[in-house]
Amino acid sequence: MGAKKTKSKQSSNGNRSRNGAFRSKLNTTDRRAYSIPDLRLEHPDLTVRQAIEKDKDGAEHVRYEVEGNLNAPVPPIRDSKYLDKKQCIEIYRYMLLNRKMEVALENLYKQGKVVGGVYFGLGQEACSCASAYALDQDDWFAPMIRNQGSPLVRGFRASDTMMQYMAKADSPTRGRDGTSHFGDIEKRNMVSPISMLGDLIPVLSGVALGARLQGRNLAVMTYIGDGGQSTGVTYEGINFAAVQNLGLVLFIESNLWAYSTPSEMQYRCKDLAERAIGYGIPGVIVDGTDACQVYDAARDAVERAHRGEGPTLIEAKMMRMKGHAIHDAAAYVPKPMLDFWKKRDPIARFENYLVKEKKWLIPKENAELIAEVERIIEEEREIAVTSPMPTPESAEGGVFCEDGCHEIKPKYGVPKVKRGTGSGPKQTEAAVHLR
Ligand SMILES: Cc1ncc(C[n+]2csc(CCOP(=O)(O)OP(=O)(O)O)c2C)c(N)n1
Ligand SMILES: [Mg+2]
Repeated sequence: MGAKKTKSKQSSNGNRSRNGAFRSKLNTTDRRAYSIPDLRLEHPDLTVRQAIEKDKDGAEHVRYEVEGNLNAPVPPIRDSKYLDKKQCIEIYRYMLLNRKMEVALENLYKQGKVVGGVYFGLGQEACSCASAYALDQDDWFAPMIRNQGSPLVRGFRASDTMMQYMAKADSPTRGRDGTSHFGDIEKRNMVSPISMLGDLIPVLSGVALGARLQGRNLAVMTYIGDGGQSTGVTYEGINFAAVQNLGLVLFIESNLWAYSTPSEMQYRCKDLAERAIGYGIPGVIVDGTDACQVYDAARDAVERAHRGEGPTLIEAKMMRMKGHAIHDAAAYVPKPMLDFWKKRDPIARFENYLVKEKKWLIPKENAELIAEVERIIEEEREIAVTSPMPTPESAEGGVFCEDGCHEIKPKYGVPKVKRGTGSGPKQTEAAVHLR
């Protein structure tokens, strides 16, 4: 005779709250109701499909095809909650500087003056410039290779990046790097890009932790691609920031390609911002080609960081409009997809908004602004080209730390670290408390 089942017995598969207690019955407050705000005014429905085709010799080749409404009308720019006329024009100017600097770099490469390759952020200028523009002066940031506009916003000159690519003696790394691996921890609070995808995230979380130990809640902004976000270190870095309530502002640059891999083959969730739910932090989706949306989401995240409320994940949807780098012709990208996104050029859209919709710039002022940016880029190019190459004997310097060259002092105050109880040597692994 079997024992009589009691009705109140818990099922073995859950209903356990975080502190281990079982819930007796599900009530409405237990239901999960997560949502991801989406600031976009358009939701492109394009899908990339892999097709296999055979050549005349019977060999198979992969080809990508795009499906969806390729003729959808271009959406308007969303009015910013925060930006005024002057600020919008300033961001537009930075975006122009970003674009024209990259055109100059492409020409320098073709003239044989660049030492290695060149990377471009074509189509992503709104994301780079409007995000960095949302930071306060004391905040920190770390660009990735496509964010060549962010350092311009933070006070680097176009000639710095140009000299860096040409490995010139006056470049920020004095000729020791051929791309954009430079930073400035003194004045501009910029951590150098790291090539290992995702590694900037824990580094920036660490910057926020360091600042908090010195009594400051800072925003620390960095970027990761839709491909790079698959790395384990991305998870570790965001999770650390989440549990420590650190002011990480992470942009996922959803530009639809990772090298030649389309995003359909990179992840299965609908939107990468959904991953914020798993980390227990806010996530938001923006149109990465709309500077106002990028700025507003970044500013909200920066303010949360300053209030000590922890990290935010912002997914910026856009398209990488060139190959991975100058050596990559991106022949794998279906042309109709490029045509679709060409109509959503962030600079052309912002120009149209400022000149035609808002009438904040009359066409003559716009033409003068463009001419001024072109003149600056030409001057910067000249500075970069005439800068000398490093002397051979300088190669042995600046490799290892030399006396006093890297004195790292607390920037904001004396670190406040609570010691565990008990004097003498550390007695438990929990002897240092980070909160
Ligand atoms: C950990 C790691 N794996 C692989 C690479 C090589 N790699 C450099 S860029 C890149 C593709 C990145 O794609 P995505 O993150 O989408 O950035 P995007 O180029 O689109 O801006 C890869 C695989 C790397 N740098 N680091
Ligand atoms: Mg990508």
